[in-house]
Amino acid sequence: ALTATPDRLITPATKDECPQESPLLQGALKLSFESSLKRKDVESDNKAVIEGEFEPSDCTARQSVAILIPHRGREKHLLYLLHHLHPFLQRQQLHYAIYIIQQAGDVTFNRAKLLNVGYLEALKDFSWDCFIFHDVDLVPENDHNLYVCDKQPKHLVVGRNATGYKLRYKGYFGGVTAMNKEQFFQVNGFSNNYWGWGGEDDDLRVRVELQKMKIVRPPADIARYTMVFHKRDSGNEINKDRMRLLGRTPLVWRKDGLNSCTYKTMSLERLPLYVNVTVDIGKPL
Ligand code: UD2
Ligand code: MN
Repeated sequence: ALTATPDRLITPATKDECPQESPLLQGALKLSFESSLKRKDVESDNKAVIEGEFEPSDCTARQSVAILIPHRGREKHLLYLLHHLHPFLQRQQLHYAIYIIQQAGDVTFNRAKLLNVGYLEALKDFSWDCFIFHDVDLVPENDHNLYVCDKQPKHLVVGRNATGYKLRYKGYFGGVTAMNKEQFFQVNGFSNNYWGWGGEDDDLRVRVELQKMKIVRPPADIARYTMVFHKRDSGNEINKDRMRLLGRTPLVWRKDGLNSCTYKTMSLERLPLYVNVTVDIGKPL
């Protein structure tokens, strides 16, 4: 017979929950940044990823996680990140999807508002448990740095190559952070009003602290990243207003955030390696 399948090969209707610690983890990783890397190579290395989404085949993932990456004009960094992050997340046995939130046009960049858009758009696809807010240029160096959410907001970047792998300052909450759906909703997301470089990560920390939540971090020897070298982008000049804005956060957070995030989706493409959301987020007031 050509089609008879032995019973034991038929996928069971229910899968067990994946183990507390994935048996696939490798620890500290050897990262490579080959300038010859091509998108096609990353696609063929990740055939189990469908439209940016993956689910373990032999167990039920403990969390469903949306990775949100704000982006404009950093194609090479994006490719390096996808090359490392897809296998990294698969080894963690997560159900996940990667969303790239592209700011349309050339007005000043607004990382925080793009991440609000990512949260709102991703929730239209699936009721994700957990959201990872992720710079495009930060590559995790150790796969024990778990991309899951905890009972408290989590900061995943204790250290990175350029700063001697030390926390930059007390309360630092930039680069890569993890908050679950309820935590992020409770703080009303990020502020929409930080245009240009800086302050938006501190603003989120203030929101978290106002809710009496406490930021947690993985151990320093695990929460390590390599930041691909770059200069400040044009269109992302330092935000001179950031200190003033930060002082007002306790007064305005309730009305500046997810509940006031207006934008226009220009396109939503389901590419092999990620969902690409291109969005017009307006301009500074
Ligand atoms: C730091 C923080 C970052 C953010 C920023 C201030 C770390 C490791 N990261 O990053 O989380 O708080 O300061 O805003 O501390 N981007 C583009 N195109 C642009 C500009 C920015 O894609 O033209 C995105 C991209 O994902 C990038 C991120 O925004 O990684 C942050 O910008 P950056 O990398 O230029 O700033 P950096 O490294 O000082
Ligand atoms: Mn950077």
